[in-house]
Amino acid sequence: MMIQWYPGHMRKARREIKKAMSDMDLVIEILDARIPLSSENPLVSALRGPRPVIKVLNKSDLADPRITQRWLRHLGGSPMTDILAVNAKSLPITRKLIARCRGFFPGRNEKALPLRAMVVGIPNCGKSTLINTLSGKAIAKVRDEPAVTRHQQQIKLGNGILLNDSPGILWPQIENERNGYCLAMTGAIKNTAFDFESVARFAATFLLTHASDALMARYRLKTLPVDETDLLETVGRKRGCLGPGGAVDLRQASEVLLHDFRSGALGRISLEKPDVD
Ligand SMILES: Nc1nc2c(ncn2[C@@H]2O[C@H](COP(=O)(O)OP(=O)(O)O)[C@@H](O)[C@H]2O)c(=O)[nH]1
Ligand SMILES: [Mg+2]
Repeated sequence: MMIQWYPGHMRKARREIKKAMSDMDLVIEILDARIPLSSENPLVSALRGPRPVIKVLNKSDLADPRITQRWLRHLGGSPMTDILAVNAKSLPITRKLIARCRGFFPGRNEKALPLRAMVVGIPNCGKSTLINTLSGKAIAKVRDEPAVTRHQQQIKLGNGILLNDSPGILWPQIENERNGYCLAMTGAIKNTAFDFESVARFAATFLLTHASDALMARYRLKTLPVDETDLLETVGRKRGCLGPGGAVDLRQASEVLLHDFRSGALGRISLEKPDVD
């Protein structure tokens, strides 16, 4: 099943980002540390043009720290690209980002000429959270749901930095089936825009292979379920997700599993690793 989600407001947001980009000095591109490949929007490099970019691996508190370190080494940096892993809710960590922004413009008089950065990324990756942490106020609307920010908003940090919050955008066609599943599993795609049970099956298969200890601990299992259906049924029975006649309601069981992954209740799990370091 191919997962696609490109509603009209994203098309509009893309046009607005393009328009506002002409006033920007640099781009802060937020990726999801659990899926650095799937969360990289191919439209961003065209939108940013020649401006420097800081690629931020956000939600690193939910990703496997060893794999995040491998990503940092793998992606590296170049004269126009910097890379940093953060947790958007932590002020000391996000402050490093501002220092990195300044690193691209040494000697600039920011009082006279503030640094202007556009924060871009896929839906729900933490753009508004990052801006709120840095500003110390709940200026930008945050919710654990994609497509909460519908319009651009400029936030003055008061130290010569201006940040533009932007609506999350995906792209018209997600070519690779696995990328679509990863985006849905991590919460970048609206839950009603895909078949929930299929994504939970994808999640179950991944977790059985790569996070079996976490599954055994979380659901107090004595033996590992044999396949994804067995895992969903086991989780459903353990959590009382029962339908008429006592059969497991797989939709409810799917919600439990995806919620436990997304919230970090299953531990720090990365879905993508670099091929080579
Ligand atoms: N664990 C964790 N959650 C985060 C982080 N950044 C954002 N979130 C959560 O992710 C959800 C989406 O955040 P939001 O800032 O609205 O994302 P946006 O759509 O990119 O603006 C919210 O529930 C945030 O609390 C992070 O670094 N770690
Ligand atoms: Mg937002």
